[in-house]
Amino acid sequence: MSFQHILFSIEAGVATLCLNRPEQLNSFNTLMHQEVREALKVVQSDAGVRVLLLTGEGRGFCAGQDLSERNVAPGAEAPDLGLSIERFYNPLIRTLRELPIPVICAVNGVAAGAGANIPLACDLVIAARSASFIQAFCKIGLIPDSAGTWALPRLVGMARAKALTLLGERLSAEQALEWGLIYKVVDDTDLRDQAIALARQLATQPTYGLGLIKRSLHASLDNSFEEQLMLERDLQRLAGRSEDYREGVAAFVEKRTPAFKGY
Ligand code: LHQ
Repeated sequence: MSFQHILFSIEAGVATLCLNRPEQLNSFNTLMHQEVREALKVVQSDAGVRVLLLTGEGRGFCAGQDLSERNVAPGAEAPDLGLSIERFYNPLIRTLRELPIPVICAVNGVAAGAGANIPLACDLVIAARSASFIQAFCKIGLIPDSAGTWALPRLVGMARAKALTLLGERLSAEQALEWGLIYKVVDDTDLRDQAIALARQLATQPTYGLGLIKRSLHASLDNSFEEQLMLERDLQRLAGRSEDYREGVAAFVEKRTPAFKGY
């Protein structure tokens, strides 16, 4: 598959999707949205893919929507931005969140607008020390999208979510870590290697079980305590029927390293 605005490869169970419009800080134009969608379809349909790694090329991770595509000419009719959200951003966020495999986001530089919220739909966010997060929407009269208004209060609390989204100030990677927005900060020069190492290691783990862990944690945000206990029972039932459960226990008992297949 060849793409113009993304780099996409699959190796050792890891699909790597790299946003590749570095001159525009990897902001999303229509073609990039379409290409990301195509790549994610491959990830969804290829059973050999056990981890997705999302990152960006150049000094930015993603500056959100390409605003040159959204400039409204004087006197022109008001645009329906809801259509763009419905067509591209919401499906992207749903897909990242619902993929039944771990999704790692390596934030290599500035992440602004939708680009600051896409990482929050991923499972493990590692940022380069020089990276930053900007809820830039308020600067152009918009509201945070890509599920930012859902994720931010849950991750950092309402007070910080309001400050981030109403002020649109730059949040450093270190501060994002301290606030619980992301998992880890590493030196810029180590980001790519560490993200790939983590992805490769995760790709050898019981993928089906990891997908169920994701599902149960997501559900916990809306479930009551009792509902969650019942969900744990149901998902543990599914996990216990997997090949990898058999292998994990057998390897433990036989004191050897397990060879997980991912199902
Ligand atoms: C850009 C962009 C960009 C185009 C940098 N577009 N070129 C959903 C649905 C429908 C409509 C609207 O939006 C959405 C969701 C959203 O994402 S809304 C929010 C959109 N994003 C922003 O408002 C962020 C805009 N960018 C910035 O504020 C700055 O570029 C940041 C703070 C990210 C980085 O600042 P600097 O490091 O100073 O870089 P720069 O501003 O010089 O940008 C470098 C180049 O990238 C520059 O092009 P040039 O030709 O002058 O070198 C920028 O024009 C271009 N670029 N973001 N979103």
